[in-house]
Amino acid sequence: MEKKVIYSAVQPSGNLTIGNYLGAIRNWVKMQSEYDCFYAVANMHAITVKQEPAELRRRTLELAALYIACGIDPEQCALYVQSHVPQHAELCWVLNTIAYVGEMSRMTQFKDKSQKHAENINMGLMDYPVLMAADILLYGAQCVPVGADQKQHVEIARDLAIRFNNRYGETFAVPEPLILKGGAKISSLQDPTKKMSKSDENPNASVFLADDRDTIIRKFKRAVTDSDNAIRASDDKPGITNLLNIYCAFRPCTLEEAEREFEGKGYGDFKLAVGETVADALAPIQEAQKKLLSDKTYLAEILKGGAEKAYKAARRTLSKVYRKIGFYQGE
Ligand code: ATP
Ligand code: LTN
Repeated sequence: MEKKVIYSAVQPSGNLTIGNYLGAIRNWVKMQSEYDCFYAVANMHAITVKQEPAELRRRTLELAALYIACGIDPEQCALYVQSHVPQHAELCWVLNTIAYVGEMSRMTQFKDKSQKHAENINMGLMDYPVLMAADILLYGAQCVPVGADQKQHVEIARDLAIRFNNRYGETFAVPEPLILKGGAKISSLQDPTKKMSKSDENPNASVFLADDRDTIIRKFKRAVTDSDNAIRASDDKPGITNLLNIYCAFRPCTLEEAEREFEGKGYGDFKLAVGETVADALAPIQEAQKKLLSDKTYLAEILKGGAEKAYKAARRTLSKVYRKIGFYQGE
């Protein structure tokens, strides 16, 4: 039986947080042996907000190294840079003609980013979900492992697949988001009602995968919590609940086990334990990433191989799409 196809990506738009790790990359690792996986560095998405070119180039390689350091096996998966496969932009153009301006302007992320970057509300920012749909549909992915904030975008990819199939005949697989419990929505340490984000301007709000041990412990020590002192997960304790989620995801253990472990203990002890647990879990990833980045030739080879694998699959789909829509492709 053919393996199911999985597609996901992260933008090289900043330093990755533990939210990106728990919500996305960690789950990718778990799926790689069972599925046919395509994992990309979404540099085309990243330029929808202003990027410093030299930094974008550096971060692209750092992110690829991080995927491998987190456990992605480039032999098993196609690990590649989005812009190395031109079919992403080509399919995006076709999908643009069946995507409506109204539905794109209603996307939560578009509204948030338009507010945050009011001086640069460019066409690409609005087109972001269509390019994401092109990513997913090019490979016939049935399943897209992402954090909860990306659910709306995967739903747009579904809608566009169905719309295209209805208009031109069965062409695309209809993808489903895969949002695993536990790490799907890690909150900011400074405002637990907001998601932790790599572009938050308050550096204490996010724990970065590249943070050193002391920084990690300090950030957890300063995390905003409530005034009572019970360590249990509940809706009226978003700060503690978030810390418990992080603790359980890295330890790993269940919420009940963690609540039992810290029964009768104070917030100080608990926050220190969370910080130490996270720092312990990140240390080997940091070490592995550093080692990988010291051999740029090896990384370039991996990315070239990944792009070749992806290109083959993408070319097949695009040719089918061009046939369906009536683009002349020669005799
Ligand atoms: P930015 O702040 O630049 O918009 P981001 O931190 O939201 O970036 P993305 O590149 O948009 O990161 O997301 C990469 C992946 O990480 C997506 O699957 C997304 O759902 C997931 N993700 C991002 N933030 C979180 C979070 N706080 N909790 C869980 N998953 C997250
Ligand atoms: N927009 C995504 C990154 C991304 C993606 C994708 C995720 C680009 N293309 C395709 C899943 C499938 C984000 O997480 N911000």
